[in-house]
Amino acid sequence: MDSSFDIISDEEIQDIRSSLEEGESGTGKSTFVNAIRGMDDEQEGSAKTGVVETTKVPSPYVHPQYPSVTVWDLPGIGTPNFVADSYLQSVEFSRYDFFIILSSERFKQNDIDLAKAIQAMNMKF
Ligand SMILES: Nc1nc2c(ncn2[C@@H]2O[C@H](COP(=O)(O)OP(=O)(O)OP(=O)(O)O)[C@@H](O)[C@H]2O)c(=O)[nH]1
Ligand SMILES: [Mg+2]
Repeated sequence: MDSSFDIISDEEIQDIRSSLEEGESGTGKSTFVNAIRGMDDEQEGSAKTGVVETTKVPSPYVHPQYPSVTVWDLPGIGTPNFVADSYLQSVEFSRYDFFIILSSERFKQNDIDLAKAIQAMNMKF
């Protein structure tokens, strides 16, 4: 039989499945990290972006023009490994100076809870 068509791999199926389970596709955090560093998403050294490519661990990106500025790309809140309740602990909040919360469509309960938790720690967002 001719099997020249693309067969979706088990790994790809798993990626799609877990992204659906997470309920929210990315809100553009990694895309924003790249934009703020003046980089294309495809460029070497840029943060990985994509519909199913989830940022799974907090990752530091030094700004090319301002080496003392590090932008951290964080996983989404409410993903399986980063549940809302313990999100700030999981991402080690104390190492950041301030937070930028990215939300697509509407500012949802997780976003509000996050903003309140940041405020409660006397940090800025
Ligand atoms: N229409 C539109 N799409 C965007 C925008 N920003 C990002 N995207 C797309 O949305 C998808 C997800 O973007 P990412 O930057 O990977 O999102 P993320 O928040 O880092 O996602 P996770 O790491 O999975 O939490 C990608 O396909 C982007 O190209 C935007 O402003 N508008
Ligand atoms: Mg990401």
